[in-house]
Amino acid sequence: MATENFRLKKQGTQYVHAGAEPDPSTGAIMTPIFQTSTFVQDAPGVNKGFEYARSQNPTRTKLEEALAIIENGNYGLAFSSGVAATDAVIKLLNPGDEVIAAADMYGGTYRLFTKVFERFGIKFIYVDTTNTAAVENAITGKTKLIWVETPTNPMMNITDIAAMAGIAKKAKAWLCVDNTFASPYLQNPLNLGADIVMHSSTKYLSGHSDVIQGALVMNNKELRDQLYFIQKSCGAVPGPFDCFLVLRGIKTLHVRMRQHCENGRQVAAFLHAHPKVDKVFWCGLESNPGYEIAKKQMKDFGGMMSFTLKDDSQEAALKVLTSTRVFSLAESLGGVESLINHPATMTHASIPREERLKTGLTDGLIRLSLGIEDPEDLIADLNQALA
Ligand code: P1T
Repeated sequence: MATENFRLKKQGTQYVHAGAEPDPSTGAIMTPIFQTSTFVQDAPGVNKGFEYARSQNPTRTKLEEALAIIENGNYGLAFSSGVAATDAVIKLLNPGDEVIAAADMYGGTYRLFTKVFERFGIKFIYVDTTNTAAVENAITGKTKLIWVETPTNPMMNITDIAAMAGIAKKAKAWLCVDNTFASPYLQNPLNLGADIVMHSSTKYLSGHSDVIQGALVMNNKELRDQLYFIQKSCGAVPGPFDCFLVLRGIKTLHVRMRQHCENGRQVAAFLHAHPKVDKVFWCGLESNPGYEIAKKQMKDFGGMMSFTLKDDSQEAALKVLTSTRVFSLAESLGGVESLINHPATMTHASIPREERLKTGLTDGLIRLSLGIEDPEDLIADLNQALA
């Protein structure tokens, strides 16, 4: 009940206290790690709310409460990875159902859709979701889900969530928003009419590059029950220690996000002015086509960005990618440390070249996940790598 009251508070207070009541048996201020697979019952079916840890675990329950609070939803569900959370959403569907999704999204999501679920008779229609009319035109009587990532990975395209919610409602389809790049600090899709919010908790929610995990948050009880049934039946649940780590990460989300955003601002300005840089993809630049919508639906613009060099070749990009000293060359994002990545050969290698070129994901594109280091050091590092 104490957790419930924190819904009324501001974000920072919510993040520190969500899902964190003192343990009733000991007073421990931090949620204990219930490292157990089963729970002793008084008689068959007579228990303390926990039976078997695939179905429920107290550490996971606290995290799921916290996830609901920080996304301003009624229910949260935690999964063993971001793709496991996405997998659960697609398992709501039946053969013959259609999904509208953008081709510009995390390569692993594209791979799951095209290489796994198409085999089960689910049809994915890829459209530019920044174009509301194109989405409307792609709706058919079989459309059951609109899948949106905003900002997108890695092109930082912005989709109007409220407009998508309107289209989904009219079509009697669900709208699911992958909110990984924004984090709940910057954007709350349920407030804008989405039915489900998905997160790779691996990223900003945990914030320290030390856990793989995913999340879904929703308002509708029936939808929650269907997704809980899938979570329990398919079994892609996170372990209690990983739940503890994400709960801990959430406590500092607001503080970290402020620095990620400030670093985003400073690094984008630096890259924008650099003579060797051609395009900078960051939704906080007024030149970004999604800027106005980002301003409307996000609190700030975040610490993810991509850029191309005037020499947009893979060779030129590789020189930069292997010359940084503060930025580490690695997949993933959203941690306290800055990362540099080559989407074409790393995170988005599973998207066919001709498909990714259509979205602007060239062989020379470089993606940055700005950590929370001092911006002067990040800029100096990029400056020497570009030289
Ligand atoms: O890695 P996992 O926790 O399973 O999350 C998948 C995922 C889903 N959605 C978005 C927007 C993502 O960026 C990711 C994972 N992305 C990377 C690993 C990456 O470097 O882009």
